[in-house]
Amino acid sequence: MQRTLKVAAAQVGSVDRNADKNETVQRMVKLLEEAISQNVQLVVFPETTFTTFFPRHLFEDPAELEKYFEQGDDITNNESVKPLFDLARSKKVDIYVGYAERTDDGRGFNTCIYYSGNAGKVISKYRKVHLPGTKEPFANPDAVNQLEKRYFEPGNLGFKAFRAPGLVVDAAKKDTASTDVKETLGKGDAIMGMLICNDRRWPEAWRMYGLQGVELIMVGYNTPYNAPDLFGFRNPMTPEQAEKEAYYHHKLVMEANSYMNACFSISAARAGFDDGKYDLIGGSAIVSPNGYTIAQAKGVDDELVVAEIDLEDCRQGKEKTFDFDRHRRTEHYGLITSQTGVIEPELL
Ligand code: CDT
Repeated sequence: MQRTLKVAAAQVGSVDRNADKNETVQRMVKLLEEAISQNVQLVVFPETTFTTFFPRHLFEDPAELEKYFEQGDDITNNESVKPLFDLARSKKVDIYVGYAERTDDGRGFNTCIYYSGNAGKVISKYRKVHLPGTKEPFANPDAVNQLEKRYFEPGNLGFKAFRAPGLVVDAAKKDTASTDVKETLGKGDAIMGMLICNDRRWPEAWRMYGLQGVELIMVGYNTPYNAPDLFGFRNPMTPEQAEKEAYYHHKLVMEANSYMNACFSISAARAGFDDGKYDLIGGSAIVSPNGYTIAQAKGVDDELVVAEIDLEDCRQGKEKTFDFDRHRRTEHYGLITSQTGVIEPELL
């Protein structure tokens, strides 16, 4: 049996600080149209796609900051971004898209939503849990900041896997009410999970989805590389070395965590040089449950990365090497949830 799905990462190149949001959305619409013309069923867009990656800047004027947020609990009818969701609904294509969320009660989150073109509505929302960077700008006036802890609260929705209606071709198999993985594996609509950027570096986040039988994890990201104040380094690196390392770590975490949770993953970059100088890696990719990158972006501009995947490929890992039910030993994992930071053993 096959459970095939045609999916894409829609990489979005540079978006400047003063970019017109309508124009950025038109670039996204163009990528979505290209995906539709190739019969893609699911398109993953990056983190905070509608604007520049604004947490690199310190905003003293709250009104200026607010321009980078989408207002309200459901953004799909907000004027500038509506064309994207209208197209997805009319062509019955699903999308993941990240944005800065200002809730109805004024809270800020780094959020992504899963909009089901088939259902014609948002069916899942995720708010970034692992916020990187600092609340206050770095002392070094030349540093590139990452003020996510200033502008956002840590996500409060947890890691909730979900099924996307109508995504998997073999819908006839959706004939079980069981939640036992042995009964449901390989049946029904795809089991999906969402993460945002820095979350992809944290195995706990992936495992939360792995434990819900996830078959496909989507990640949007903005990853700078020439940012020593952010990453730190023991030995100074050239920008070229820093770039290489940022790509390496991105690929490493996507491949390793996909393998260890026996799931596909799709990652989509906001890439390029915002304002001609703030670097962000590309590397948008689709990874198999065996940990192989099967499709990858070539550059740092707007680019669609497409692959046909078969969710049946998750079965081998889920039934053998990573059959959690048989092989996990939770009695030894207590520290993972009881302790946050490191406590070293005593010196002998
Ligand atoms: N946007 C985002 O989360 N970026 C971070 C930068 C590095 S934080 C050490 C990332 O994980 O790519």
